[in-house]
Formats: sequence, C-alpha cells, structure tokens
Amino acid sequence: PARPGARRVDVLVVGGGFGGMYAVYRFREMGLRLQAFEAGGDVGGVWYWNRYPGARVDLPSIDYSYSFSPEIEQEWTWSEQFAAQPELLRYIDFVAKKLSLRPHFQFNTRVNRAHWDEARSLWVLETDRGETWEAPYCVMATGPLSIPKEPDIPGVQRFKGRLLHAAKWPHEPVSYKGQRVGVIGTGSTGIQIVQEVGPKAGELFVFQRTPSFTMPMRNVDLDAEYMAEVKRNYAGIREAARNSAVGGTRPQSTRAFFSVTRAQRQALLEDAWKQGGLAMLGTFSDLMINEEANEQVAEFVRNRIPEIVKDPVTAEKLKPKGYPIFARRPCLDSSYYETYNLPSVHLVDCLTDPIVEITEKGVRTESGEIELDMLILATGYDGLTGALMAFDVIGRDGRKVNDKWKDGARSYLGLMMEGFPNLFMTTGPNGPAALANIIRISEHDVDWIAGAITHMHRNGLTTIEPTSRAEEDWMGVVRNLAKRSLINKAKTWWVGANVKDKPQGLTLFTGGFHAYRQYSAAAVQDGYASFSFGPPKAQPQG
Ligand code: NA7
Repeated sequence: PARPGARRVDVLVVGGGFGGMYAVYRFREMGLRLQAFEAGGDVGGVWYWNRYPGARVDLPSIDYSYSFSPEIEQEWTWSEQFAAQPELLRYIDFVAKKLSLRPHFQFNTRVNRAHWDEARSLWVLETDRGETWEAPYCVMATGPLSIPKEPDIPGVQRFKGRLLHAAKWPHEPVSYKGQRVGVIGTGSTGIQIVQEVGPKAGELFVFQRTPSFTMPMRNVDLDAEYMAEVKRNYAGIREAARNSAVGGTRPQSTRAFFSVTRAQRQALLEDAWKQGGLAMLGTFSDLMINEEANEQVAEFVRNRIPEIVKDPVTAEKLKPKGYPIFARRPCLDSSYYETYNLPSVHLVDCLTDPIVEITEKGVRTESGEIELDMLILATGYDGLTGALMAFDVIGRDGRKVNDKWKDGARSYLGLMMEGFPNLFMTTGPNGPAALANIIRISEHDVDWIAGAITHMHRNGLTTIEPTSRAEEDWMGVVRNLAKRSLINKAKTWWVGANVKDKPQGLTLFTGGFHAYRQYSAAAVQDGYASFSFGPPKAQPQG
C-alpha cells in the first residue's frame, strides 16, 4: 500500500556531484518529474567537500568538464590547465544556475534507506529528514569517492589539537602560521596538502606509509588565444575523448616499450617528464601489462627524486618501491619534493617507524611522540562500493546491496544489478570509474539510463533488470581483463585494499572507456536482450 505522506515523482536521484547534476538536467528535459537528494549543503560532490588547501583536479580542466552543452562550453572559460577547487566550484555553480538545477535538490539531506516495493513497482526512499519519496526509477549518483575513511589508528578522537579531515574541510580559512602540523597520508590528497601547507606551517610532519609516484603537473594559465582555439574545437576534443581509453585528450601510444632502442626510450621518458601531467602514462602502450617495461619507467621516475630532494636519506624514503608505477593512482605535483628541502618539513617513514597511536598531544610512532597543534587526515575513502553499502539499499525479496556485494562488487556494466529492478548507478564499481575521466563516464551513464527509460516508456514496460546471466558474463569480461592488469599488484582503494575487511580484488573494467562504451551500446542495439522487462501495467477494466 502507498505510504501515508509519501511523495511521488517519476525519478529519484541520489547525489549532487557531476553525475547527479547531469542526471537531474537530462531527466527534466525528458519531461520526468524528479527529486534529488544531496548530503552536502550544495551541489558539487567531491568538490563541495574537498576544500583542503591545494585541492586541484589532476586532469586538464578542458577534459574535466561537461560536454553535453555546447552553450556551457562556449560560455565558460577555464583559467588554468589544471583548475583548483575554487574554480571547479565556480564552474559547478555556473552550470547549476544556468540550468536551474538547485530547485530539484534537497540539500543537507541523506537517504537512510531505499527499498524496492515489488507490488507497486516503486522505489521508496526514506531521508534523514523523516520524509518518504517514491518513484518507479531510482538513480544512485553517489560517486566513487564519497565515504571518507578514518584511519584505523587508535586514539584519533583523543587528540586535543585541531583535527581536520581533507574530505570534510571547514568552509572558513585555516591558518597554519607558527603551527606544528601533521599530515597522515601521501596519496593524491596528501601530496597536494603537503606542498601547499609545508611552506606556510611553523613545522610540518608528513606521516608516509606507502610513497606514491608523483610527476610534475607543470600547470599553466590558459590564455585567451588558447581558450578561443579550444572553444572552436570542442566538438573534436569531445569526440576524441569519447573514443579514447581514458576519456580524455591525453595522447596515447601504440608503441610497445621494448619495440624501440634504449636511447629512444630514455629520450621519450625525459620528454614526458618535461612535458608533465600524465604524459608519462602515454609514453608506451604496454606499461600496465608488461612488468619489466613498467619497472623501467618506475625506475626512471624514482631516479628523479634525488635530483630534487637534497637530503639523500629523505630522498631514498620518498622512493616508491614494491609495486608497479600507475598501479596506484599516479599523482601530479608542482613542488611536492621541493617541499622536503625546507628545514621545517620532516618526513616520518611509517614503514620503518609505524604510527602506534594518536595521543592528546600528537602522534606517537614507535620511536616516540611528535607533538602537534593540528593533525590533517588525508587517509582516503571507502571507494567505489562505499557509498551504496553505507545505507540500506534493498531490492527484490529483501536482498540488500550489502549482501550482494559481500564478496565484491557485482553488476551489469556498472549500471544495473540483477535483483534490483529500475535501480541505476552512475560511475558504478564494475565500469571504468577511477581509470577514466569521471565526467565522461557520468555523462555516458546518465545518457544510457535516459535511453533505457525512454525505451520502457515507448514500449509500456514497468520494470527493467539485467539477467543473472548477463551480469555473470559481464563480470567474466571484467575478471579476464583484470587478470592481465598490473593494478592488482598494489594495495589501493582501486582493489579495496585500503579498507579493513573489505573484499579484495579488481572489479573495475580495465578495457578502456572506448571499449566500455561499445559494450554498453551493444547492450542496447540487441534490443536490450540482456535484460528482463516487467509486465506492462495492467489496463484499467471496462
Ligand atoms: P588514497 O590515494 O587512498 O591515499 C590515502 C593515503 O592515506 C595513503 O597514502 C595511505 O597509505 C594513507 N593512510 C591511510 N591509512 C593510514 C594509516 N593508518 N597510517 C598511515 N597512512 C595511512 O586517497 P586520496 O584521498 O589521497 O586520493 C583518492 C583519489 O582522489 C585518488 O586516487 C585520485 O583519484 C583523487 P597506504 O597507501 O594505505 O599505505
């Protein structure tokens, strides 16, 4: 039976990041009534929360932006090749205003429970404001990096100084002047924080467990002439991105590492280092499948560190070892290694001197206590699956996503799950999320979902659900590709290794964005043969 007080729309959207914003726009344009929910106080997702110093996208801004609206492309001008968080938020605000997206959202609202009402073919969402919403379709645009992970270090709450989490950064400015600051974590986030806070803090202690590979970003201001050229060519830029493995314009190579001479290889690597950005990843075609090739590139990057870091002991500790380069998210920096040349910046190697606990005064490692005024946690996320496992998402026969995914994420194309009719995901955990441009994936996914809903409306169908066979076949494709990938050889959020007791393994699609698009298009072109559709709505009698 209908819930008293429940409000009814056509589509419910959870999440107000890039994916949720586009979903709201797209479904509204289809004439659907919709309601969207966002835990943050505004749109922006990751960029709403991550206001930490130095937060910046590490893909070119030109790529890291919407492609669905030529108007937005022409009206918005990026100021830097890699935009900083405030500019990204300005862009997000510009889009939200231009398309009047905010009125569709309830902000500061978390969905506590989502369940499928089989009898009525409706998703029923309960929010932490005590409201209930119902709709035939539900879209989880909950993002791969939305559940920050507290470090499993005893005593975090005991700390009497200021505790800051990168992903829950305060909106007001933070001063580091004269402060003894600690940073735990040296992934993309930690590296951005260290290079920004290092020169400002009284002293900075960086607690590093696994060193990351980081390469020069070589960020530049974009001048008017360059942006004018980009605006003339957006259509071509987007087309190239959609047809690339990474969903971006970064050049890719078809050249295998050992197909050229040692001298040529060296020259190509040196050139990539000078070029900066992710040029290094584009040097050779086989870096993620040929271990020896990978190791030689890793060694090239490692050898750059002592050229910058003056203290040889620190330089050695900063060298990433024991896992392939690019098997962990490659970082881009502007002055990360240089920061360690400041006498006030200290590297604490947690591999040889592990953190024992956090105390009232600071961080205690095996060798002693380091007193701090401020402790910054850059300890990552319960990625990919965290968001949908953080609340009750209940499909047919009371089955929870938590149960379905207890041995690892499973879905068809990262878009839908067997047992969860009419529930869609954007940037889901068995698609190319994390390995390709998230905005290209979000747009693709929303378009695919819009296509499925249109198909159902045209044909008078009430439910759509992938068959278990289709899901199993897809997971087979994912597994077979994963077997070849060196990504398995590093302990990262990509493989679930960063969260205690989480199922381990690479469940992302590693075949590239272009190939992913072909699979998802084929799933439509064969007349949705991989899906079972629910019966048409009963016709009123008489
Ligand atoms: P990451 O890349 O998951 O990095 C988290 C960092 O925090 C990493 O260096 C971890 O070391 C470290 N960490 C976590 N827990 C601890 C404890 N207990 N002790 C010491 N160090 C710890 O998250 P980011 O936010 O930097 O980046 C996420 C994504 O955002 C990135 O991949 C890009 O796509 C953008 P560990 O590696 O576990 O030894």
